Amino acid sequence: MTLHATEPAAATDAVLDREETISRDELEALQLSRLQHTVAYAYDRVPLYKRKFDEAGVHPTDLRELADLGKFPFTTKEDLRLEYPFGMFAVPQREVARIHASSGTTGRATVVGYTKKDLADWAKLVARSLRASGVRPGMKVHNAYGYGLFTGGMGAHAGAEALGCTVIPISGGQTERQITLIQDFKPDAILATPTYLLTIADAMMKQGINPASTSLKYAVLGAEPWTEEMRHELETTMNIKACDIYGLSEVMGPGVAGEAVETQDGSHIWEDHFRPEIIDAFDPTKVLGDGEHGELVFTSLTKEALPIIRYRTKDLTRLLPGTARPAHRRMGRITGRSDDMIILRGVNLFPSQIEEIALRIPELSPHFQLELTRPEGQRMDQLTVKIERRESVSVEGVASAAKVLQQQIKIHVGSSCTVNVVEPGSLERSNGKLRRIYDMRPKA
Ligand code: DLL
Repeated sequence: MTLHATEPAAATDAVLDREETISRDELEALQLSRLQHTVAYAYDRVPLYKRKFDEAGVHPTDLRELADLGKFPFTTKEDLRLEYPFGMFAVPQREVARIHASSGTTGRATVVGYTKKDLADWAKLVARSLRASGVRPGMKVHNAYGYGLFTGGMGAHAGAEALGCTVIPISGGQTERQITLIQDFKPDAILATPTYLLTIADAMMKQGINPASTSLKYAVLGAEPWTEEMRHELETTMNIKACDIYGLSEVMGPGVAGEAVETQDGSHIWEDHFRPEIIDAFDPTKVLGDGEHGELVFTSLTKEALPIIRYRTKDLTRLLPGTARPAHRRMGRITGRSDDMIILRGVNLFPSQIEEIALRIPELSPHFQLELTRPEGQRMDQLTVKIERRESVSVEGVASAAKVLQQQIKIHVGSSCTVNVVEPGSLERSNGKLRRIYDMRPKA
């Protein structure tokens, strides 16, 4: 029966949360009272915070105004690892309603927990983010974020449900099946990593399906860095509006910040629940002003199971004034993570810079990877950009494109590199978070 399958989604106008519309002054007053509560709560309930505050010579009563937050010590992934698995939980285990964890590929997994109220707040903030990005109650939402310990799948799922959507919990992978379900169920919105959406679009084209012809109108993309050029690529090939969603498990999961579809100018940080700061990544004692580039730091304001004080995200960005939600500051695009930065002969380089440059060259596709090598007997590192040509471009047509890419990287990034244009479909496709860097240098 297809009776209701193509029924248009309800055109309900967005009703905003009260906190989305309050003034900056009101928001900062709310932040201060929540912050005072959170630091005292963390100090009283989590031994690590008590120890760190005592060592730094600060007490929760020292927090009299928002700027006082800078006196408190940072929390890092290392702290969570040392307290593995539950040492940073501020509530007894029976009050923990759910646990998520990072994959732990770079060390011990980091474990995070949520009370029932934390889960409700999380769902509310994901719902708020999705609504900002154009999703409305009654819409069908195809959720291709991975389900499981990763916060993406279940976090996005609960938010879409809380908004009043019909959720299709497909998870990541099984791309052929995703395409069948997109065609049969006719979802209005898709939630995925940007590179996985690219994989889906690419696979559609291979099957002779025009990705611009599906029912999809909105995409809410995050969990990895992406560029304006990638937005343009996805919006034009799929005929959709693509917005950003940001978050990290240690702070909550997806929905720490979300982008408004009417402005598409960066994600608004939901500052009624998180207090952001930007610090100098190399000299963390320096808290930087709005507009200045540095490392993003978050303090949770309402979390019960895992309050987090000044968590160093390693994400590099800057804070910008609110637009569509004036009281809530936006974050600029994340250029990369400080631990994902390639230092090539003294020059700093991020994969997103290569994405930006490559996508401006019409012959080249968005499918690329970066290989770092140190050839035998040489002391200099080598960067090779492997990038697929567009299907429509002949092999002969790509030689000059390779040269342009090489020159543009030299001009804009300052690095010399080799560019290898490879056949369409020859590089690994994303299933979620895509690995762009292959470091084959001998370990020191
Ligand atoms: O990736 C949470 C998430 C799921 C966000 C789905 C958005 C959508 P983690 O696995 O803990 O959590 O990874 C967090 O991913 O510190 C950033 O480096 C990166 N990241 C997340 N969102 C974005 C984004 C989830 N919109 C880490 N742009 C973060 C750039 C992002 N990077």
